[in-house]
Amino acid sequence: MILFYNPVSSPSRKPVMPLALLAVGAMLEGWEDYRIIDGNLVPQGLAALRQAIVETGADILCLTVMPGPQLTDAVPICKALKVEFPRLIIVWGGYFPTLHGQILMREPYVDYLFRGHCELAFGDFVRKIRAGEDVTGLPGLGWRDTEGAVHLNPKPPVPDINALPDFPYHRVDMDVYARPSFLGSRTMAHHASYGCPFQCNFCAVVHKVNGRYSAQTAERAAAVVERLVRDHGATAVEFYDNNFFVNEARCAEFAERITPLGIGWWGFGRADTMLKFSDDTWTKLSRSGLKMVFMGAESGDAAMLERMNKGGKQDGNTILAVAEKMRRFGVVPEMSFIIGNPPDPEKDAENTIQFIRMLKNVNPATEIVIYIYSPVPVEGAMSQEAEAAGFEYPKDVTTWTEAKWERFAQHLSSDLPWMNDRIRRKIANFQRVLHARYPTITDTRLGGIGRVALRVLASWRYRAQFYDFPVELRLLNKLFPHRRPEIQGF
Ligand code: B12
Repeated sequence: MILFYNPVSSPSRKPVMPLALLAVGAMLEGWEDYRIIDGNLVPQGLAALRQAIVETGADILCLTVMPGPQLTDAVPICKALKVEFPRLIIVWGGYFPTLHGQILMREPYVDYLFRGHCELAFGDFVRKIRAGEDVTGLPGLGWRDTEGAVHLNPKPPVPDINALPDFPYHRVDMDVYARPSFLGSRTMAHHASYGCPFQCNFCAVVHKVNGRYSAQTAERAAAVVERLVRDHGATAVEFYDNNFFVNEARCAEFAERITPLGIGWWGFGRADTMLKFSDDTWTKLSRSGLKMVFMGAESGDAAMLERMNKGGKQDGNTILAVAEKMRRFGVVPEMSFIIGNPPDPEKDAENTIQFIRMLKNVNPATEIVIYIYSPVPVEGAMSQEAEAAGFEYPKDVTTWTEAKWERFAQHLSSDLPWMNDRIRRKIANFQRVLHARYPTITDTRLGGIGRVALRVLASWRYRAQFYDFPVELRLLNKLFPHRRPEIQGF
């Protein structure tokens, strides 16, 4: 028996379907029993796991872990369980082990880790463990030898996603994960591709897949959506793919196939790719219920985009043009920006604020998500500049769990060599005024009165570009709290 644990992520957000664990669990269907425990759904993860281990006699515990709150939850749980159940084999996978495997594998409460998209190797791992065979040659595996030396086997190639089984949704309570959103009353999640063909050097995904991409065919992706609608009552679907909109023909065919289902949907895309989509494709996407596309605009400054290796042909004009195009087709652009970048974060913040104002002029419906730059271990100008400014990653996992680094992982920290509180406050004040002047449509709980009050009170500030000390908006936000995608995760 194998237990899977999804650590607590953002406590302020409704739980998100643990797709990573479903992908890995799918490898065991029919020959090995397993159970998924979601820390977001139980009062206490440690107690729930302890009870499950005793009840089922499970001998392997697998966790999926992102840097940030999930890591902070996972570490003490694994420490405690290793002491109580020393023979329990603890395996970690996901973004933290993929990016920071070397330091993680030094921790005695982790027996193995997997890096990258490694469900195939994971299936072999369990088979070998059950047969008492050596596992140390498996791709993507992190392990320690008898001398305690850490080994990280090379990551496996990104698998052909069409050769993998569907997510075993019956393993989780789908009703718990169906959430009301602006897309529909029962919004569910899917992930119809792995990887991303681009190599933006601020993005953790590059480290994981190195520019590789594998997408479900339009037919297969549409069949999954149909199942979510038919079997689980979905009225909307969020696609968590790093980049859903890579191939225009596939997107157009997918849109045609799902149109009769009458759902609302959302996904991640790129401004330059989607600007090239024909009007015909945009019409199909819009008719199929595509409500919003999350796009990494990152910056309005061409030189900064170059330094980020944004690739393709994205510059400020591309972002403005796609926002204008999407306005015509009634699809909302949700543009994220990485702001406060080295070497001159103040100038960078000022330029991006001005650019966001231009964007709002072109398409006032554009949703804006602002992140503070937190380096990821991907080679390129951004990392080099961060290092040159004195930035260093924590040297051990315990440090990663400190409040400072938890904020860093969530792109909220100003405790970085090139940043300071004054710039962070400037960005935060601008955000407060902007979000009050243009309250997000993604917040279904914010009523008409709240929206009007926020908008009226913020208008003069936005017009005068006076963002300092927005005390009145802070007070109003207490009365009418609204969703913060940059904190609650897109
Ligand atoms: C859904 C999601 C969330 C959900 C949480 C999901 C959950 N587990 O509960 C929510 C919305 C809460 C969330 C929050 C955040 N997220 Co998030 N999230 C995603 C997203 C969009 C999809 C993840 C997913 O489901 N993928 C589908 C599965 C099938 O793929 P996978 O996770 O890669 O899993 C595969 C492998 O990694 C491996 N694997 C994974 N786990 C395991 C476990 C075992 C045992 C094994 C063997 C293998 C294995 O096998 C799987 C199949 O191939 C990714 C981007 C992406 N598309 O991957 C960002 C992403 C992971 N998030 C990211 C970030 C930054 C955040 C936030 C910090 C955002 C914020 N500012 O608040 C928070 C932090 C939350 C936290 N640490 O607690 C970054 C991570 C960056 C980094 N440095 O690691 C990503 C990559 C987005 C990005 N491009 O920047 N997130």
